[in-house]
Amino acid sequence: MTRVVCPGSFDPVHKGHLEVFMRAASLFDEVIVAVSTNPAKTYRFSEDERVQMIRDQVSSISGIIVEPMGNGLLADYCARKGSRAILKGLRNSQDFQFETPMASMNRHLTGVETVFILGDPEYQYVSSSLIKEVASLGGDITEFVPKSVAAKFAD
Ligand code: COD
Repeated sequence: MTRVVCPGSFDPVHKGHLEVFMRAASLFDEVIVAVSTNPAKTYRFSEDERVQMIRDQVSSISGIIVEPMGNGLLADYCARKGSRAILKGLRNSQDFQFETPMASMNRHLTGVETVFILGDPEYQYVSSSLIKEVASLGGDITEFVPKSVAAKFAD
């Protein structure tokens, strides 16, 4: 079985992320969406909320599992899960520059490979941080996130 880990904080998950998960599910037997929480950071949504928001979107797709990543290194998490690959979506050259040292470090740590997939150009400018900023200033985010995620901003 080929298994891949899609890590991220997903605060919140958006359509760019979801599009990557769908394509991952067509390439690998099992996709583990690993929701990361860095204790040094603050999040708009709790870990449980971030996990649930993704589960709500992918529940009908077989082969996608969503769970918290827990503490520690991503490379060690992948080893525990028996995954030899991490999959990351790339929007632009800045993403590539940001991701390549992590990919090399992760490979150095445990041998886990990182596979990059180009995000859909439709969502190239979409990020969780911009979505939060637009929402906090009263803008409409319904184009970028599923309806149930947009509704969470009103809670
Ligand atoms: N289209 C396609 N892909 C996208 C889009 C989009 N519009 N937006 C984001 N993505 C991709 C990102 O490039 C990223 O690969 C993924 O989706 C998740 O996005 P975010 O914003 O939720 O992710 P981050 O940056 O908050 O998450 C970072 C990680 C949790 C992956 C990283 O910090 C990590 O690996 N942490 C684990 C700790 C660790 O092992 N550290 C050592 C690393 S060497």
